Amino acid sequence: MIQSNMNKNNFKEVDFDAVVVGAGFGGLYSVHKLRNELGLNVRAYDNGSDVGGTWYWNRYPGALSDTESFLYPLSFDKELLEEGDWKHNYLTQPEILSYLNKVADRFDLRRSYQFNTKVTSTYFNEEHNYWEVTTDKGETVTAKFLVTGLGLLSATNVPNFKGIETFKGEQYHTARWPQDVDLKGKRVGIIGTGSTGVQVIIDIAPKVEHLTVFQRTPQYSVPIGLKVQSDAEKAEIKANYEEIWKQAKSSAVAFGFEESTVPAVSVSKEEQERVFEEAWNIGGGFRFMFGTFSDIATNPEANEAAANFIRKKIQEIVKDPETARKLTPTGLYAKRPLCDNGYYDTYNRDNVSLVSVKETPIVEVTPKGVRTTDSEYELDVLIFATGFDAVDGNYTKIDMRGRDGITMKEKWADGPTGYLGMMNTHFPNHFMILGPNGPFTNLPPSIETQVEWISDTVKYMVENDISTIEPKQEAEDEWITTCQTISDQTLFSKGESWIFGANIPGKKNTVMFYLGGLGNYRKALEELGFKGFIFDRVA
Ligand code: N01
Repeated sequence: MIQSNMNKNNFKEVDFDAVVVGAGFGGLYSVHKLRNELGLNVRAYDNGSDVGGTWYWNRYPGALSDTESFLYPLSFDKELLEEGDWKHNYLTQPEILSYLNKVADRFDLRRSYQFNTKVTSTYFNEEHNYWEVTTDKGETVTAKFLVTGLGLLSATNVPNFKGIETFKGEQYHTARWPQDVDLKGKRVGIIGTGSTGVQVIIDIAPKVEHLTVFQRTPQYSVPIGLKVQSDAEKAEIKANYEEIWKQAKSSAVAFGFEESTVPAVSVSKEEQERVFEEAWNIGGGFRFMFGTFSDIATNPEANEAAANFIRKKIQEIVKDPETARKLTPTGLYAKRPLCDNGYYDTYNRDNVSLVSVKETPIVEVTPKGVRTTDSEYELDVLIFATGFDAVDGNYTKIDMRGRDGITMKEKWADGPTGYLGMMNTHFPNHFMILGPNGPFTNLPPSIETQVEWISDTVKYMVENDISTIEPKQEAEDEWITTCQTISDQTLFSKGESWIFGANIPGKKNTVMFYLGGLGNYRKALEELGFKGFIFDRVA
């Protein structure tokens, strides 16, 4: 517990030392660190009716994490890790939600939360150096520190199809899935074949009368390798947990495997095939992209070798040649890599059909279903697996105003930015978890890294009577340049996806991640220390 001087200096009385927004991995851990460890007075908000964040909202059928179960909890509490149990090598949404509930119970976090509450504005009061946080319940509270864990993939994207409001059946976005949807015996249409769409398609195909998949861009996907994990395997993992977490936190993508250092272009075609086949049989999207060879995400020739391997698999798996043709991607393999538990196989079912909306675009949603340029598809249910306005989408929904009345929207007019993925000039004492320009990894270890940095920083400020912290403009600019330089060396910047904001019409395509890996990110935090910040001392 630290001694807090915050109310007696140039802070006018504040209602809370810190306000935390969000009850996902990041928000929950922040409340624990700030309240339970630093002894601060914390108020937290979430729009959901309980904890869970991403895993509260994404209740769609088939929802599963594509990180292996052993690397999807937080690692800070050794006992909690030791108690962890799971059935398969990947966790389903209900299992992750149940884990986050356990975290909330164990650390008594719910009592700091006000649920069913949206934060509508956050204003920085320059005279008194505190944040004024207003909610949709009409309440305004003041706090010295503002920590936002709003979720990377949280603001839903529903395309503005003509006639969408005229549809007489049921329609759902996957990230707003109600509890009691019964798809049995129904004619279902789904738009979108990203990670979400792929999981929904596999799960519901055997349950529905007919499933029509409206695909815009075909996907490269590899098997996930789902299997029951034996007690012996779990015991071995737990016996080596310290080493496992150390490895993950010093690796690039933190998925728990050794990333390859061998370029695909340095080996023969036969060796490439052997390595790809082995990874295909083990399973895992990140393992396939980063565990096979070191240059798939950077060298077009290596990328084409991996892409071609997957294309051949699609041709082998999918029996109908026309469906196989439509499903086969032609471009770069350079989005967040997908993995699945039988995606391409699903198209061999008689009750599943594929519509390429690149070839026959959707013209409108009608009262009966979806009309493309060549047909009308009658549906009882229409599912939007159309993704998210990622990274900054939830930030720009809140009226955020920093120093000099600058709004976050103005600050991010040329694309969202964040110094070290956590702070912005003009927004003192506002810490973002998974803000723009943070690491692109399996998320819990990155979230943990950032929350620990934030709480260490807060502790330092309180102990040293520092009233505000804010990045220097030149430090922020330099960090963005670093992110851009790294991104330019990858093929990801050329593959159109949410990673660069390319999925939202009109959104500026810009670098939104630090693609240098978690290990290097952690090193950067350590080496940079507080060099890039301006501190204001309490008078
Ligand atoms: O969203 P997406 P997601 N007309 O943006 C299509 C995480 N996640 O929710 O590719 C027709 O990837 C769009 O088509 P196109 C993970 O980080 C993880 O699936 O843009 N189609 C695409 O097919 C993931 O990367 C897990 O041409 C339209 C789909 O909708 C991230 O969430 C599970 C359209 C959107 O795909 C996002 O995944 C789930 C339009 N107007 C999610 N607009 C796991 O851990 C969009 N689309 C496994």
